[in-house]
Amino acid sequence: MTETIFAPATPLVPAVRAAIRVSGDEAIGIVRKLCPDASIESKRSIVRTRLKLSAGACPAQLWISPAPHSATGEDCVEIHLSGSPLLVDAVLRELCKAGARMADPGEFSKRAYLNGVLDLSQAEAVMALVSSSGKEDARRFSAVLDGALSREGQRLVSELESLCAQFELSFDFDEEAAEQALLDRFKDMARAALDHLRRFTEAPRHAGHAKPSVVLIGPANAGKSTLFNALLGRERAIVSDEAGTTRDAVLETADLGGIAVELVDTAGMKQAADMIENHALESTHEQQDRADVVLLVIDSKACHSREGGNPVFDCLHFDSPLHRNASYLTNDRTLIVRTKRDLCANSSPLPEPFCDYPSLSVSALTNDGIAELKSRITSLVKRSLAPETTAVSARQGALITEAASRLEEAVSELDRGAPIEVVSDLARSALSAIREAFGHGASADVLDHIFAKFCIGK
Ligand SMILES: Nc1nc2c(ncn2[C@@H]2O[C@H](COP(=O)(O)OP(=O)(O)OP(=O)(O)O)[C@@H](O)[C@H]2O)c(=O)[nH]1
Ligand SMILES: [Mg+2]
Repeated sequence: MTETIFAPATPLVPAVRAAIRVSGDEAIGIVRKLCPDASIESKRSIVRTRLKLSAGACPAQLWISPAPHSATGEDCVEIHLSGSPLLVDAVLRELCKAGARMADPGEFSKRAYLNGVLDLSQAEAVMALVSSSGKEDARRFSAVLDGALSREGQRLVSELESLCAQFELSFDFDEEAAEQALLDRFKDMARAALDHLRRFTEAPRHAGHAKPSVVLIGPANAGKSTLFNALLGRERAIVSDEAGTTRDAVLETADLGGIAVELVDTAGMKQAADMIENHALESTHEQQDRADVVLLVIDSKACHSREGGNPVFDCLHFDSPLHRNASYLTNDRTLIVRTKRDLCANSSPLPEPFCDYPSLSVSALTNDGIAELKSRITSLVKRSLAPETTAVSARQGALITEAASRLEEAVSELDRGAPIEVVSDLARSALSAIREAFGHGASADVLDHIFAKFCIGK
């Protein structure tokens, strides 16, 4: 018999409504003790009742979902009542007296997993969804929760199972020609499975950091900080007409078209005159190396002057010492933003190769072009987002990578003429890593580790 657990399903703050979840073999019986006058049957229903609490009675609705068709796969009751934290606390105490206990973090989701209602990808998507910070993340994790990743995972498991089955067959073959045909078939299947595996780990460019990062770089005084503030919608970075105002990079979360991005303002690029300016340039280089989208900000007015030492043109040369590494300046993730359009209506052409880069001119002072800039950044950011079939957690990603390595080894051992048993063992290791990634046969320790990260009530 499973213990009956309960937890608030809504935050403990004053609100119109609150909900408490109760789950376990005795869930319906225990809730019945709180409202002895109500007729509560063990069938899917919504019952209006009054809960008898030591402080008095309170109206409530009971949403009853018997096993197995409930969120946890067990008998479940959701108690909906007025959203007073004191009232919720009083009901939790009564539930405790009636024989249930407070749920551990993630215990509802763990039970849902153990009862086959959710698989591990979906359970991990629940957690990712709760902590997601943008609409785009929320859309992706909802799709995972809806089974998009699980279905792909299941296809992969079947692919690898039939791959391994090829070997079991080959052990029974005497004829060399038939065995060779099987091995060739194995190689084709392994390559297809590898392509499939790589799609799961196709890391979004921003794999190292939670949000895609949009970094503003460019010569000192170009108007980066002013533009940063305009994109953010508030005065966060210091602005002045003195070149070299920004020293440390300034990082803030901005919402661009429903996507939460990390917006980064950097120190202007100029020949460093002292140690502090050297550090500032180093920090700019670090930020641009990890950028998903680079906004190369240049002053429209300064574009006209092509005299030697013009920092704008220095920044527009790949081999300029101002760029430690120009490889981040590819035209699929760099947008050239000419600022101060209000001061300079006509912009002169940019030198090679930047004349072919996407560009637009804006004025952060009058807000001209800012809306278009936001939508151009959003399109660039979308290209760096993970598809729905990308691994949902670091745990799952590591196991998929492990499976891909084992399978690659299997193919190269096969090419080297290794004994068939060696190749078979490697294919089996790939299969077991993939099964674990998608939650088949995960050990109790692994499950405890995963679900302990959830909040109480999930
Ligand atoms: N007229 C006009 N002035 C602007 C515009 N954008 C920035 N400025 C002015 O340009 C000067 C430099 O702006 P900042 O935003 O501090 O430039 P920055 O690129 O961050 O400079 P550093 O931090 O020194 O690299 C300030 O005096 C701003 O008011 C604009 O669109 N129009
Ligand atoms: Mg600045």
